[in-house]
Amino acid sequence: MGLRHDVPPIQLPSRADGWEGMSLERTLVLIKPDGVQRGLVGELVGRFERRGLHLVGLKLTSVSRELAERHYGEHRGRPFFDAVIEFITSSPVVAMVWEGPNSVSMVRSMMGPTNPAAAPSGTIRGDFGVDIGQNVVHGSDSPSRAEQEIALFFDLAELVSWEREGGRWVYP
Ligand code: RTP
Ligand code: MG
Repeated sequence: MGLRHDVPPIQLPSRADGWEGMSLERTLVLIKPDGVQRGLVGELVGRFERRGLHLVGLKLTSVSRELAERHYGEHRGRPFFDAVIEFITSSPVVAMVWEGPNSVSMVRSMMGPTNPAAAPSGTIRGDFGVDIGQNVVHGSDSPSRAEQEIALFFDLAELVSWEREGGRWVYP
């Protein structure tokens, strides 16, 4: 049996086909104080890079009380509010903006549920956390919240629009 030369080349889907039903989004991710203190920054950045998300903003920063209260404003009045504010202001965080199709929900699924004790292995919280108050990462929970949170943590000039070499092997 000879080699077959009549097999058509594989058709890579067009960008439009590949993203059907998806929206290009940006989401805010924080590596919380426990993640930074435990030396998990490289591991966590690597997970988002390897997934194929596109990095458009990144900085190490301290969270002021005012910023924390705005960021977690939806939880004001809840029993854990003060603890959350204390924790996020206790030590530096790494703030990042990741872009990609449906990146908001993609990052949330990579993070796992809020309580690490209930998080499956393979998720960030399931692999690195045990306590609901120290759950390693934050990710925006909707596209509209993502826009607000990105504006809280970044000036527009700090976000970088760029194309990754070889990016078509992730985003055809
Ligand atoms: P995050 O905002 O930090 O990404 O977490 P999340 O969406 O998964 O959870 P959310 O409901 O927004 O809660 C914000 C943070 O508050 C702490 N928390 N403690 N003790 C409790 O019942 C409780 N519930 C929430 C967690 O640290 C959570 O990340
Ligand atoms: Mg939340």
